[in-house]
Amino acid sequence: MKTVFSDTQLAHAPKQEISDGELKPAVEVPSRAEMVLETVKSRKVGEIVSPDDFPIRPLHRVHAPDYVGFLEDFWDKWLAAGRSNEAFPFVWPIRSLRQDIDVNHIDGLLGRYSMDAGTPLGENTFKAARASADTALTAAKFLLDGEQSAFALCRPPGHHAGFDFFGGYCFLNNAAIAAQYLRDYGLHRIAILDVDYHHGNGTQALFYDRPDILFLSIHADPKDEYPYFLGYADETGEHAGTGFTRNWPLPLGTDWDSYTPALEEACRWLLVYKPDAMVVSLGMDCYENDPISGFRFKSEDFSRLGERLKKVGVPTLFVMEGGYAVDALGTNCVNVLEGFAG
Ligand code: OKP
Ligand code: ZN
Repeated sequence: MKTVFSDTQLAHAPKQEISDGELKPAVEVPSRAEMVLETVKSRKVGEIVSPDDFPIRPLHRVHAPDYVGFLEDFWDKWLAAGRSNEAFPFVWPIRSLRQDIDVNHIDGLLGRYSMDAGTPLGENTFKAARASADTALTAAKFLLDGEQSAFALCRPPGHHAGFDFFGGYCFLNNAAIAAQYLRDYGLHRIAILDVDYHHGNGTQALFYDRPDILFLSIHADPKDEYPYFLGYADETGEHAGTGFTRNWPLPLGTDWDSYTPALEEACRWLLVYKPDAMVVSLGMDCYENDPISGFRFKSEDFSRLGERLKKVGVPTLFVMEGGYAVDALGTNCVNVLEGFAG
């Protein structure tokens, strides 16, 4: 299986994040990608290639052009406002506030285009996020060229980012951009299976009214876990997309045995849907020692996950999402890929 990765993705290097009422060391750090890359090399997963530079268009197929423009221009405006540290939003146009104002102030824009205060924006964030999206697009192209699988070593991750907002360490929705690209270049039915520990709210919302992109997600119950406000079992799609979203929220403490029934159900949906390709939003944060998560996967369970996904029997694009136990991240990720490759 080919891996796509670019050093440019390392340029987004957040120092701190706001969580638990503190400024803490950031967990979505460049060493995550370096660790996975090293393990892909040492365990000989396959060739490692650099992404192509794609035009802006595939990004605009998923995200609002004004939002992409905001990300692109952000750092210059931030500097012009006299700031130099990485940025955090802190005010949002919530219920009862106006949604329809084009504000000037950078703090207003930060709130307008974000969902949380836990996602620092820095000098190189857009550059790295774009390289991450190009990585997913390049891997998607391998599928179009007839490969049975490909691994997009994406970082920063993408599945929390929506049409016009960033959050949850995500800026551009790599999996969604890849799925839309596969649709635009000839495939008719795409399934996205999101196995990150956190619900992929951005991806779900982007395709909520569409039958041509099935969204399935298994994750920690949002009543008890980020992102809190989406990812419940009664969210099943709307309009033409009714029935084409499925969520399996699971309790904190879920281990492989208690995860399996949800995974089997998701695989049955895949069997019925018969996608032309599957995009797996691959988080490794279900791991027992993940520092911010509450499931109990062992490293071997990631091999089982890969083996099970292989049995689905469709061309599969793996797009990396979360996973913050850096020491085990390479092992857990390559376990999935090797389990899949057999
Ligand atoms: C991104 B991905 C912990 C705060 C965690 C955001 C989590 C984002 C996860 N105290 N906040 O889905 O792995
Ligand atoms: Zn996650």
